[in-house]
Amino acid sequence: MRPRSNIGASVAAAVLLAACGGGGDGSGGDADPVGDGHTVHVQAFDRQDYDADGYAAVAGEVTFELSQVGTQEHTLVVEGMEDEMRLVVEDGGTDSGKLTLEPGRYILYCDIAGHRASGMEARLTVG
Ligand SMILES: [Cu+2]
Repeated sequence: MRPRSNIGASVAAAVLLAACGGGGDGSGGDADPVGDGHTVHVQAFDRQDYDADGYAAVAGEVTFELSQVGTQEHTLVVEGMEDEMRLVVEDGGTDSGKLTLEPGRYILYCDIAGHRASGMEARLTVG
């Protein structure tokens, strides 16, 4: 019995696997894009970390969704594109925005003082 309709759970599992495998030296090249590839979901934790070390998307218009797990204010920006999108969450909220990205590797981070150094930095691979 293999429920083929359970695609959502499979994608979630793939995301978790990708997140767990993020400690290497850029060896995640075969990771499937998160979700449908057009939306990058990021969770921000009070321990000053995101839910994954690496995310993936497909080139083109990418929607970023930042959600807060906890109470600390956090942001999400793409290095070099800080002026184009800056998501901010506080009080358990969410924020979203869009960027048009070409294939390549990007860095996501939280621009609140000290947070990036504490670990709020992640890779984004756009293929
Ligand atoms: Cu932060």
